[in-house]
Formats: sequence, structure tokens, C-alpha cells
Amino acid sequence: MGDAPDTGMDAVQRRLMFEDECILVDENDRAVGHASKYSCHLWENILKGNSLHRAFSVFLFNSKYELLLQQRSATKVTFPLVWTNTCCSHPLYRESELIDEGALGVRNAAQRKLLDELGIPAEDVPVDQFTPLGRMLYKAPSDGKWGEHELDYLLFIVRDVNVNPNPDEVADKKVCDANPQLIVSGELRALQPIFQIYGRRQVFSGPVVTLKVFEDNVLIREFLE
Ligand code: DMA
Ligand code: MN
Repeated sequence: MGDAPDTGMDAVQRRLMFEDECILVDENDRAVGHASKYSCHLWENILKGNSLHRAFSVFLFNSKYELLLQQRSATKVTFPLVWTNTCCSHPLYRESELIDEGALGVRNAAQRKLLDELGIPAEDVPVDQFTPLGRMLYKAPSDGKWGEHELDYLLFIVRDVNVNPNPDEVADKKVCDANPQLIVSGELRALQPIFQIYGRRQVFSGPVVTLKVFEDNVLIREFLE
């Protein structure tokens, strides 16, 4: 290993690291600038406190209220091979993804990445079908060199979709019962308790909430405790 910034990095992920321009925000979610995905995710920059950027986490349920999970590919720079919620990524510093009204910029980005990572056609996930549940600050080291520090929009969507994972991004996928105790009736209102639980965790400052699904149902259990 040398000191070059991209030593050992997969070519696809390297391109994203240097081409994707993330939106830098303050803790009130005001856009304050932009920086490369590479720069935003270097732990040494995160420690300097100037790498907070906007992100999103999509939770996609089918009509049986099963949550689609993905296992990140082995070539992901941060959190390789970790099981997580349906799709996490960043709105980019571009006009269509900077729109604040109704979180439309974030919804546009979510639609883009559901296609890119999971091959879900845009028409299967119309932007007006995402329910924004709130925003949270998320900070986590990945390994010695990399990490995350994000203002993360939680987006729920209930749709039956076609899935065709992109192997550069996704190693595996599965569905899990989001919460067997709450989702018994198979009706949309059965999801309301989860919506409320998420809503309570909406934070703009203060303690950092770490949120990742590592195994089936871990996320939901964490929220119920
Ligand atoms: C980062 O996701 C976003 C969150 C909410 C952890 P990611 O590392 O999967 O981003 P990308 O898919 O753009 O590499
Ligand atoms: Mn990030």
C-alpha cells in the first residue's frame, strides 16, 4: 500500500469517489458548499468537522410489508459486505438534487440510486411516493481511513418493484419482515407505529444516532427498545 489516495480502490468506486460531488450542510441542513465524495468520507476530514454532507436512506417495502435489504458489494470503499437497508447514498451538488421543497432533491437522488444500485426502474418508484420520515445526524467510522458524517433523510416507500442488482454495488439482497409484531394486518396503517417511532428520532443536533441494519430486524428492535 502506498500513499496514493486511491491505492487499491476498485475502478468503479474510484470514479464515483472523485466524480460525485456531495452537498455540504450545517447541522440545520442548510447547504453550505460542496466537496467530492472522496474528501467527505476521509476520516481525517470528518475529524476536522467540515465534512458533514446530505444523505438519504431508503426503506422499500413490498405490498406484504417486507423490507428489501441489500448486502453492499465487496468493492464498496465504506462498509463493504455489510447488510443494510434498501439503498443509502447522497444527493449530489446538481440542480435537480438541490431542490429543498418537499425534499424533492433527495427524492430525485433516491430514484436515481435505486436504479443504479438495484436496477429498479424509475417508474416503479415515483418520487411522489416516498414518505420522508425525518432527518438524523449519522456518524460512524468504517475502518481506519474512511467513515461517514451525514445529515440523513429517512425515506419510506411501499411498492412492488422489479429488482435487478448491480454487482458493482450489491453483493446480495433479501427481504425481511420489518416488524412481525406490528405488521400483522397487512394494511398500510400497520406501518404507522414505525413511522411514529422514526419520527421521534428526528434530530438536528445533540447526540449522534447510529443507524444501520446489520441483520434482519436489528434496526426495528433498536427503535422499539
Ligand atoms: C451513504 O451510502 C449514505 C448513508 C445514508 C450511509 P453509500 O456509502 O452506500 O453511498 P454510495 O452508494 O453513493 O456509495
Ligand atoms: Mn456519506
